[in-house]
Amino acid sequence: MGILTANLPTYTSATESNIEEEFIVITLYTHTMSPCAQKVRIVLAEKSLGWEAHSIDLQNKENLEPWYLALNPLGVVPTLVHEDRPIIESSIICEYLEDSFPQPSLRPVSPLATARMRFWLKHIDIKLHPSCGALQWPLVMRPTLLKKTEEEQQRLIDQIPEEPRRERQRRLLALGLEAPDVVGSVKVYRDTIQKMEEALLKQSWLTGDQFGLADCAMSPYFQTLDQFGWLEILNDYPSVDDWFVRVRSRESFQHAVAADFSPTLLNQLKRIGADAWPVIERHLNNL
Ligand SMILES: N[C@@H](CCC(=O)N[C@@H](CS)C(=O)NCC(=O)O)C(=O)O
Repeated sequence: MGILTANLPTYTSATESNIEEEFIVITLYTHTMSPCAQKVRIVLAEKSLGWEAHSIDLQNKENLEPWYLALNPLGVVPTLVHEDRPIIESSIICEYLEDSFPQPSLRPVSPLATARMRFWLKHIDIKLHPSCGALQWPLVMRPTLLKKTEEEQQRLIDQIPEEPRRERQRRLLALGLEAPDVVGSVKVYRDTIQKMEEALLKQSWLTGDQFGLADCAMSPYFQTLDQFGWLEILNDYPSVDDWFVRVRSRESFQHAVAADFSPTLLNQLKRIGADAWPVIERHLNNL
């Protein structure tokens, strides 16, 4: 069993105490370490919605099996199924939850702040998320794939429906953290943190003085840094550092994200992260 499959919970749901909407039928196809699934889990927790988790074995590419592709033709987690209807793409799922369960509201009130919120969501979807993948995938997914025969590895990669993701995974499988994608990904992280620092110098949360969808969507990408022991990236960004301390102390984050990381899993991730840190640090120093 791979190190990460050994420790993953197969079922997670809101605790009894914070389920207010007891009769809502929500299933989330998820994976402990997927930041875009984590963002949906945070929104579910902020809204005290009860849900059932279906954990997808990404290491062994269960996400590419026909039954899952029928739910999510892009072959990725998360997929939310609400009253038997699947909804895909994490930012769209978050806004769907906001529209379906408006209280407590996570969307800013003014059109301008809403536009800024959507800008953060878009930035995360198109830039930060793939960058996080280029750093995390070689460390947590690649080792399991490398244990398969070369033929099987290529057969699985060939099935990935979208070409950019497919070719990126091919590069990351072949080269790990030495893949050309990694340097650009470190830069996207650093630039994102700089932009966040500018915003957070003026206000408590990313889109104003209320915690909202942009904060829900952004915080998992800092869990990834944290789990690998890479938070020193924030040393020159005190407002972002403080923001993450505040995010992490929220019940939603503790329940929806942190609770899935056992001390054993965290120790393993910290060790992997420490081995990889020199590569990340070299790229940071060369920016
Ligand atoms: N744009 C998608 C991205 C989803 C995504 O990349 N999910 C990753 C996990 S974080 C995944 O399922 N990867 C499986 C694979 O690449 O084979 C979203 O926001 O939902």
